[in-house]
Amino acid sequence: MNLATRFVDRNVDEGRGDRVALIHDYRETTGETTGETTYAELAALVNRIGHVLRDLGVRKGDRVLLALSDGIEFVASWYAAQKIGAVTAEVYTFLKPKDYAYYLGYVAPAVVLVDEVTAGAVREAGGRNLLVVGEIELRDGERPFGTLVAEAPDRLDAEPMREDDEAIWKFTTGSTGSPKACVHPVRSPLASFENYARGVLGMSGSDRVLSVPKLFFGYARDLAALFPFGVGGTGIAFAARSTPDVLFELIARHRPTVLVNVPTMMGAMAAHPSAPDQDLSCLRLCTSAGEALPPELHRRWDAAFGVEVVDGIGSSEAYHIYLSNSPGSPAHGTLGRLVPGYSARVLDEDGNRLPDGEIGVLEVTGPTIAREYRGDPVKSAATFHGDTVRTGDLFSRDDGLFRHHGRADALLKIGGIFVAPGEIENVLTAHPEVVDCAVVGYSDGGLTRARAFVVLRDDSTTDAAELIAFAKVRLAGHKYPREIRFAEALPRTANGKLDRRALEDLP
Ligand code: 3SK
Repeated sequence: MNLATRFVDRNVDEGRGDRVALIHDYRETTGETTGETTYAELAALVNRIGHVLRDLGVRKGDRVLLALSDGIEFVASWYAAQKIGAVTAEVYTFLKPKDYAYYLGYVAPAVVLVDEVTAGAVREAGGRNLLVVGEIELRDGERPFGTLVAEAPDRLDAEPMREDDEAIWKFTTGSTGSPKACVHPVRSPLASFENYARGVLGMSGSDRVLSVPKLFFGYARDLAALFPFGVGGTGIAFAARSTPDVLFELIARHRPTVLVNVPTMMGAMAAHPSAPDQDLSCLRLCTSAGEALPPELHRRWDAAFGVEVVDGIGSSEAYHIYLSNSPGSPAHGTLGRLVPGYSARVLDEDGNRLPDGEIGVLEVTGPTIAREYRGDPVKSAATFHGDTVRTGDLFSRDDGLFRHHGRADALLKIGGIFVAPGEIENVLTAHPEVVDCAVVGYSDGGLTRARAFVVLRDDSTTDAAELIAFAKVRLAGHKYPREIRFAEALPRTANGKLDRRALEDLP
């Protein structure tokens, strides 16, 4: 049940060693990567790195923290840590030293992998036991990844793992509090691969998967560097920040079949001046998750590219996606149906089940629910109950189809009535000159009102009064926004999710 054995070695053992596992940026340090790494090469690299980690004292159950840019080193090191029974955790590469200090203290890693992008900030944060990828000068106590890996043997016995052994820490996004690690056993990725990647997406060995979010985000890592490996397919990992230009170029060059996307980038790609000239016909589907896809944005994507969107929702708590549309049978405006293996209930405030059509908090049961938030027993007890998680997301269900109504903690109470910001956001986003929008509450002489932050098209001529009027005729009287503020862009977390806390700092 070792994840490296299942997702990497098995391809070699079953005769797929020559297939390309990963397409990636070229880096000279390992001396072995040419921009494409086959399963046989990846298996050998994983073994070498596994030896290096063991020689540095990493043992079963120890944490290995990856602060690495996307690329072959990230992917191979992740599997190497898994192969020796360590627990992997990943962090974004553009954090400030104070953020790395938080993660270092929380994770207490046996080894931290850094590269030229992260080394400076991790050092400043007091990081120790650094294994350094790339050509940078080492400081006392730091180890050179490239040299050690090149000298290490390329055979390694996998640590025997059971399905319930701890394997993965997935961090919550921290958009409403400090990030917490959702602790997952080996079983979570195995079940998610079977139920979602194979069961819903129909992933096969001919898939080539490119992800918009970076691999530190579990949504991306599993879809681009785990699930395709489960069927002998190919992942694509590149270090550059995802922008429409970068993505269009990568799509043209590598012709992926699956694009792992988030709504904000779908909007940016569809609005890009070169969108009409792009050929995205290689894509059999584009997944959307991370946050709700506004119907208008979905329409703009369809009009621009005609690539089927498979909209779903997942979480670090549930490991991956548990509700999703299915390729070939999209239900627009909904998040589709339960992924096989999961059940769910819509509950009222007292925990009673609500009938179809009513809005309440979704509780999900399945084989991939995290055990706990490490170090937070109070929040863990409120969130996890065995294989069940209280999601904090508001849903209604109709005939097995789930409609999302936002986060319970983002609900506004206006005139004594609960209002989901998403409903107002969807109306404003339908205005032809609105590119992005977020709604929050504010106090107007003690009364809560809706305020919208709006990003307009560059050529827009609209103003606040017109937008308020546009919303007023489409929404109930208490719901339409009384105030509009314009922004160049909305604040987002590194995962592409709206950062509601940071909205408060906008002028
Ligand atoms: O949206 C999320 O937060 C998420 C997290 C982990 C895995 C998958 C998803 C969509």
